[in-house]
Amino acid sequence: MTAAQLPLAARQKALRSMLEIRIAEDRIQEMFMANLVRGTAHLCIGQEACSTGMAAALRPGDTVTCTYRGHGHALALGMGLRDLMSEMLGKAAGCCKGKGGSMHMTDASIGLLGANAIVGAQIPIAVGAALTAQVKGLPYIALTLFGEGATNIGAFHESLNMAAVMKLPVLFCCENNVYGEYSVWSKTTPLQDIAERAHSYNMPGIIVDGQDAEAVHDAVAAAAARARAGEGPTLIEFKTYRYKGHSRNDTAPYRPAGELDRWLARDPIQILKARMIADGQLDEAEFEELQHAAQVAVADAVDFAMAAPFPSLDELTRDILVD
Ligand SMILES: Cc1ncc(C[n+]2csc(CCOP(=O)(O)OP(=O)(O)O)c2C)c(N)n1
Ligand SMILES: [Mg+2]
Repeated sequence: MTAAQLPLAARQKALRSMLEIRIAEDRIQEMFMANLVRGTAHLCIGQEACSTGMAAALRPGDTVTCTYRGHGHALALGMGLRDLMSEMLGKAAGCCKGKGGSMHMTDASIGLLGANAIVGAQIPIAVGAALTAQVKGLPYIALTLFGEGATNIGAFHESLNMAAVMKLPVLFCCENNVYGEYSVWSKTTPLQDIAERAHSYNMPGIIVDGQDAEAVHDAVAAAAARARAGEGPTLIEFKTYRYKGHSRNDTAPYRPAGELDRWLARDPIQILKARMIADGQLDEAEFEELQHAAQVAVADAVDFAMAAPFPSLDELTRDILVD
């Protein structure tokens, strides 16, 4: 199925968003290798269309939960680069006051209820958010993102079951990036398509080209409309790929030769760029300007974060429980 074309302003926004994510992730990798990022970092380079397309289809009031590979989701939903980079470096100006770090990019004010380091933990949280909307009669949906590996976790199955039985307004979005840590999905999962798992729970299971921001947008918008109409949840599988390793300095030596190149040939930024050029909406010079603007914004955020103070010691015992 060919994706419906987004209006020009939405296409421009999507291209800017994907460039911002790509360039921010490249800088995060550099900072990690320079030992400036404590803990670990999981990059979503190659998967930008999933973040951007998903965010473009949501409305204010909708909520999202995601994984440790969540920098792109946060930026696409509207987190400021300074908030993100400060959190990355553990600074007090970060979105979680420097106490969450790379794996916990969270900001309820943009609908991002939480990024989770425990595989699958974010899925039932979205079911809870959807139940809240249903009980309160609010027109909001909840959307949760997870990897294909997470669909082998019990919480995934319990969540789909409960959401289906209660017809909850929740979208289960699987970013199938081929690998769960260092294992190719086929060694851990006895299915060709994760979307098939929807049938056990009597909900639609949809396969989408995760490299095409417009296709992602279409699928999420259609499932969101269904959920808002009281017709219940959908499982959407984005076929995508992470260009980098799982985390830290994993160079992904377990990948077969040629696989990365095949995916690079379907790069999400290049796909939208080429489509806009073909439609007379963009030229190379304008693309370079957009790229430059994103580089400047990312550099500004890194400078800001580097200069920002760490949280004070008395912050250690704050934000642990709600008063
Ligand atoms: C409950 C749990 N088990 C194991 C881990 C270790 N772990 C972290 S990421 C990961 C792989 C998850 O793969 P997938 O769901 O495909 O997501 P991806 O990292 O590819 O985005 C594992 C096993 C964990 N964090 N939590
Ligand atoms: Mg995976």
